[in-house]
Amino acid sequence: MTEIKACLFDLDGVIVDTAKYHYIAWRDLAHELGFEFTEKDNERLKGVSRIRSLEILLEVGGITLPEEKKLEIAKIKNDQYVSYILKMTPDEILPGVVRFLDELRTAGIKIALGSASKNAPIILDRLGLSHFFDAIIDGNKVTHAKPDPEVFLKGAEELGFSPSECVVFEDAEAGIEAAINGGMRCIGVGDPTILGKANIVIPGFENFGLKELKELEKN
Ligand code: B16
Ligand code: MG
Repeated sequence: MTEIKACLFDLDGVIVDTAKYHYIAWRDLAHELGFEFTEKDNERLKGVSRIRSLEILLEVGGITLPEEKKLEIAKIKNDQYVSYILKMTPDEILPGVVRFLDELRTAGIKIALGSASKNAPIILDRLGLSHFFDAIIDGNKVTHAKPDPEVFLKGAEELGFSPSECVVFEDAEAGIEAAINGGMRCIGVGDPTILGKANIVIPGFENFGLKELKELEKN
């Protein structure tokens, strides 16, 4: 198959676990609104945009709100979330990620971010990872959420490669579908029972490097 020229990474769940901070902020908001929001409920928000996340949360609480009120409380949640991510340090980067990004750079493989998060640039900055990325496509640059392939197609375009030359790393089923819909190979990071549509699924980057990536070229 085609040589791999670029790797596109999702952020939350692949490079860092920001889901725990999203969860605390959404849970506090639910409490303000008078209901419980569990960690299990929070699973439904992974990879989903901020406003869609709020809609799911309100669905859980059985609450309907006018559009402007939704925007107002989404901002309250985001302000709290941002206060947490501003305190993040590079220790929170998931194991093996920096070594793998280094290997890619050395091999001349381009690197892009494809995340639903509008806060992605702040997070990369706090983690000291911005310099690795040749392109950053985040929630501010896309209009269609995953499983629409827009975020990854824009990443490939900005890097100057065709989808068949790219590999996507994703922890959410919608993200795997987005990669497939965009005509890209994809590697699931996490649970194989959820990410079964990916070309391969890995538990994380501890035992994954350039050599294992190159295996995909044989498929
Ligand atoms: P923000 P990813 C996603 O990041 C998160 O998984 C999801 O839970 C969050 O709602 C979304 O970003 C939007 O985040 O409120 O910061 O714009 O997995 O696409 O990197
Ligand atoms: Mg994710």
